[in-house]
Amino acid sequence: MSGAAQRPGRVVAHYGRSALVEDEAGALSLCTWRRRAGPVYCGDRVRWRPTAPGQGVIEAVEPRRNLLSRADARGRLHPTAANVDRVVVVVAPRPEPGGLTIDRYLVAAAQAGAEPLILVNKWDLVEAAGAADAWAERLAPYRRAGFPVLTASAHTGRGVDALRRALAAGTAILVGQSGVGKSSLVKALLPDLSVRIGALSQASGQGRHTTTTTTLYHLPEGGDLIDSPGVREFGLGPLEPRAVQAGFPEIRAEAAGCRFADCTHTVEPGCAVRAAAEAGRVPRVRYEAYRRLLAQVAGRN
Ligand SMILES: Nc1nc2c(ncn2[C@@H]2O[C@H](COP(=O)(O)OP(=O)(O)OP(=O)(O)O)[C@@H](O)[C@H]2O)c(=O)[nH]1
Ligand SMILES: [Mg+2]
Ligand SMILES: [Zn+2]
Repeated sequence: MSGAAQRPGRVVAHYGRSALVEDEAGALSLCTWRRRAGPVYCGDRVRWRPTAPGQGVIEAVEPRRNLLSRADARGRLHPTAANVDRVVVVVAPRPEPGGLTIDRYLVAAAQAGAEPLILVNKWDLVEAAGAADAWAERLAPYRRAGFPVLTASAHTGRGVDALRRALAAGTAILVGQSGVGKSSLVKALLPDLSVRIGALSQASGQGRHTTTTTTLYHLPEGGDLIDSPGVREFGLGPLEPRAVQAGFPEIRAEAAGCRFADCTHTVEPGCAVRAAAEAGRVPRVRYEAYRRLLAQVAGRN
């Protein structure tokens, strides 16, 4: 196949030293990449050249719209996926989300310039525990701030149609703690998931396909969906206060009244955000989340 023409494709799965590239006809090839082209991430749009049937080499990565990354406990960044339009923050009653989990992901989505969506999965368990009111209360500040919130159950199918509609255009990624049900939601959305997984496994030569690999799926009614391996605790990298504020639209809305243009809304005199939090116009939980996140990422700058 030497002399085969360079062609466009998209990285749909990443295995460390190789990646599966899908061409415009939907065919999969297991590719390595030229040193000058790398690194390569799931969701990347690339130019590649076939080298043998089902194999190829990535020669260039197209400029990325964004790169969604997480930081580990030491603050090192680990990119997860590229070119995402929407970040679906999946939480569930089990495992119970940490106090700042949702807020952190919303900051990361804002950083990437992606549309956020909060999804509470395992709603069947919420209802069985009689916890619907408690969850509604917990979600109210996010709804009030304008974030879309959906409730779903991958097991009963509740909310799956609404999720499918929300994902019908562009590329979305499911993020969230391990065990919240991201892969189960993919299964609920994709009737022929096993066919796709079979094709991926065969093309990659990997016997099984677990969520140790970030993988892009095509939804039958439109939209692409990336399933990523969950992490125990999602971390933000070093961020300026302004970048943290980007995940708090209700705080940004009050900031126009602050005395100082670069107010961090913590200790400054004449801070309109602090006043709004005291008056209850900015929910106290969100203001506290903002201050705690600010303190956490400040230690990394
Ligand atoms: N009761 C209930 N259980 C669910 C639901 N969705 C998923 N589960 C269960 O939750 C467990 C974890 O589901 P997964 O889909 O593997 O979770 P995940 O988020 O993909 O986990 P990682 O791949 O480790 O990040 C499984 O035992 C699922 O059967 C749901 O809607 N209701
Ligand atoms: Mg999974
Ligand atoms: Zn302020």
